[in-house]
Amino acid sequence: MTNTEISNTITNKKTILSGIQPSGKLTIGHLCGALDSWVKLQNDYNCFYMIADLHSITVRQNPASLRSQTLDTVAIYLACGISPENCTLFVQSHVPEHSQLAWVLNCFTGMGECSKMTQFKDKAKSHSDNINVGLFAYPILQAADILLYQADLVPVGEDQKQHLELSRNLAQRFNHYYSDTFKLPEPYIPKVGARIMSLQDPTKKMSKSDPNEKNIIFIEDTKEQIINKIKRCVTDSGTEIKLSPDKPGISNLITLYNIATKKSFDNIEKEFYGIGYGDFKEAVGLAVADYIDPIRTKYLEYRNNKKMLNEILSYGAEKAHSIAMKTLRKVYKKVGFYPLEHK
Ligand code: AQP
Repeated sequence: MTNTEISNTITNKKTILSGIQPSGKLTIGHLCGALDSWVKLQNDYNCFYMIADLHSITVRQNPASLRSQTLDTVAIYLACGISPENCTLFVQSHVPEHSQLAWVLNCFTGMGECSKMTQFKDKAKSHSDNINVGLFAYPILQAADILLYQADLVPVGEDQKQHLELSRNLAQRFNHYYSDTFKLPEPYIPKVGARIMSLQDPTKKMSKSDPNEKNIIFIEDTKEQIINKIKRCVTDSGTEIKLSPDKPGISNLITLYNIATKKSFDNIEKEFYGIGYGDFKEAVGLAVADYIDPIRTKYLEYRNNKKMLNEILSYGAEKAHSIAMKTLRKVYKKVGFYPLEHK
């Protein structure tokens, strides 16, 4: 496919960019907190969905695991319904413009702007043995990701709002210093964005890099593993099946049941009125296992077809590069880099 052909496939729809780091196996949290809404968005928007491997090395990764998790993540995107024909699906490091633009933007960012980022402060605490410059500059790379594709909208949770604000500030600063170059991205707040909590400590988000696997429902877990993990999860004192901020364990189970069955919270509370935690856990375990199982089956099918995954990634990288190179070319010209003349 030539660049012109690729550009022609990209329509006038608004552009959205999002990504997940291949820093572990994806969880049910990624499914309901990101992938489900990505699948819906790909029909109405011009979506760029990346596997954010450059971001993932801000925390030390095992090279073989990172390579394998990158393919796992692609296979999960596909199993959830992300279509390489309807969006641009690519690995961030396959498109060098991300790092190239990030360098230019580094030179437009004040140290103070990065050091006040709450995510940096949190991560610096949880990875105190490796507070590297990449961790510090993470939001600048994120700005490069967004601005390269002239994204109109970026799906953000509460913890990412500050980063999007930095992207907007950098875009405005660059546009003002030179001339209009970048579109100013807006936050896109997904309608239902359930936050799934850890099974053993429901006050913490369920995270793929949590070393305790008992806390996590992975998309690649078998039915039996899911049922067992839910059976052993932490609940609260009391006996009622009711959503409540002071009952994080039971609230997390109700949320999981809601995601798996699509039943409303009211109906769930009615259905389990007077029923004990043990029986409720069993029902949630079965429902979640049934919900994940078909996705897991598709995932395994895609994951076993490495040739197809590689083809999809090479198509995605070409599509992403054809857009990214245009923005980077403009940026290089504006800052005054001398162009390489082709014979
Ligand atoms: N538990 C969750 N509940 C709801 N949404 C979740 N997301 C992740 N976990 C949950 C959503 O997934 C997208 C990005 O994921 P990411 O892996 O790039 O970063 P993260 O949010 O830092 O995810 P983890 O699992 O906690 O990663 P690690 O352990 O590597 O730091 C976001 O849309 C997020 O909301």
